[in-house]
Amino acid sequence: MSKKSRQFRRLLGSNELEFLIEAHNGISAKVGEEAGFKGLWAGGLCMSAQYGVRDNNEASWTQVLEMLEFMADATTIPILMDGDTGFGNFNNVRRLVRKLEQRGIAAVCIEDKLYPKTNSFIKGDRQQLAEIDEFCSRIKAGKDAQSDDDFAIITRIEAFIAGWGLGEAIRRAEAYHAAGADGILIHSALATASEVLAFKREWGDRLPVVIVPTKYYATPTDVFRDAGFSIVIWANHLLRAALTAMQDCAATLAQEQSLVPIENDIASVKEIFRLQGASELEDAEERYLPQKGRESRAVILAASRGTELGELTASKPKTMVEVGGQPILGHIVNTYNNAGIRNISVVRGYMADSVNLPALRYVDNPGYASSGELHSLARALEAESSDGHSLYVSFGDVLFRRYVLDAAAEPEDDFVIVVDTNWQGSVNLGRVADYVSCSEAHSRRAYYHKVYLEHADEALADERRHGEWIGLLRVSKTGLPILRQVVAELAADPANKSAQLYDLLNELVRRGHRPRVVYTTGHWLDIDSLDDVLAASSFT
Ligand code: SPV
Ligand code: MG
Repeated sequence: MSKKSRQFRRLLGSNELEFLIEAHNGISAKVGEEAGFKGLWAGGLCMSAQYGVRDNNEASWTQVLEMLEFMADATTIPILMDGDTGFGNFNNVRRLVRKLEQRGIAAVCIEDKLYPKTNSFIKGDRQQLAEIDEFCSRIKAGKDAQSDDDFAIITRIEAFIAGWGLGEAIRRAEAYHAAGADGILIHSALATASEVLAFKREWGDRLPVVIVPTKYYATPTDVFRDAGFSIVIWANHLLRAALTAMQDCAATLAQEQSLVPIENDIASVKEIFRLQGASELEDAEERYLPQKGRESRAVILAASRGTELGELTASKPKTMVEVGGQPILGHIVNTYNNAGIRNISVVRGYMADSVNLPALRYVDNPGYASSGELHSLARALEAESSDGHSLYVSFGDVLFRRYVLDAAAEPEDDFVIVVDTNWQGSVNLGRVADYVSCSEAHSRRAYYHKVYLEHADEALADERRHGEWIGLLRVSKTGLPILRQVVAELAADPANKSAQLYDLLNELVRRGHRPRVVYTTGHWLDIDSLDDVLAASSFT
């Protein structure tokens, strides 16, 4: 893509009739470019109108410049700025040109009137033209000020607007040409193109001629083409189109007090995001933000009903039972989110549709009733095949404190499990629990030693128990491909249909990938009974 000033030069010198569309802010500029226009007109009328002020230099030129910068940043096509009269004399024009170049504006158009200007369609015949010599000094100063040879200065002749004839228009064109202008914009407020056509016939091709057919809009474009004009500017049409749409929308909403009548007729929020380039930011975040949370994901296994909670799970699974004002799943998600982990998949089974908290990815396991936890995990891993991040796996009915996640994140091992030393408590409750036997019991000494899992089992003999696995497994970035493979292999064997996660842990041990054990005492809660639901309210 060549630089914008060069692109504009090409349009100006092209043998074809070229078109510029008006734009007045970043998003309208994008709309113009996406429609296929090769250049934009930043018209004073619309730039001032979008600020809600008159086209009388009420917006300062630096305010206009700020908007131009957004427009230039939002697009890859050249912008011709309507520089009005140049905002003063030769000195103001040269500063303007330098600033426009700095902001990536390809060209400026200045008109031969006096500051502050008035729009040409408001009492044009009363408008005072600049002295030719004085206006030429603005052109010369502007040309001398540009540092990019391709930057163009278009000079706009208001002789017809002010009620002077063709002779004056030509006289001015010749003087401006001699002063160094790169093109002429000949303006007319007539409903026919007669003035601009007469000018073009007389002027010939001495400099490219640009026109703004706002008033003589009914003239067929081929007439302009045949006459040999260089560029046609559609000078105010995006703003006018937007205005009608905004007025209609506002009137309907004021009257109907409902979004229903307009929703299908207006751009979606998604479309705004697209034009804003939201997806580019997401990609950039992937590249530039390797924060802890982004590197970690979580899978929550929440497929089972939890019959032990009776009526509470008649219409939703246990994970959606409310404790302390929100579903158990909500508490678990909050804990992950607070640790910076936002990419979370939930495996649903029983009453899947009722598991519907926002901002989660859902994976369904329709065969949940006849398969075990391992199959749910297999589905989650299949649904999301990307690696390059660590993964937490936990259950939809287990609450734990943020501290537990942090503790599991500390060791560098491929597999880390969190084990509660306070396992005797669960025996008293008569619960089924994942008991574990480890390389070393919890002790002060064990704090300095690395402790590994040796075996996990619901039916582990008392004397072999070192604790209860709380159901939290952390898999490192390098462990994840191993996990995938082991889970896929196990899940492929029909003998493992009802395999649980502790079977997976044992398989990891068997294959020499011993999970590292992090001991905790408390700080979690497995919700297995109505008593637990009550206890959870105080836990959260
Ligand atoms: C503009 O678009 O601001 C112009 C063209 O200068 S006109 O409004 O026709 O004067
Ligand atoms: Mg203007």
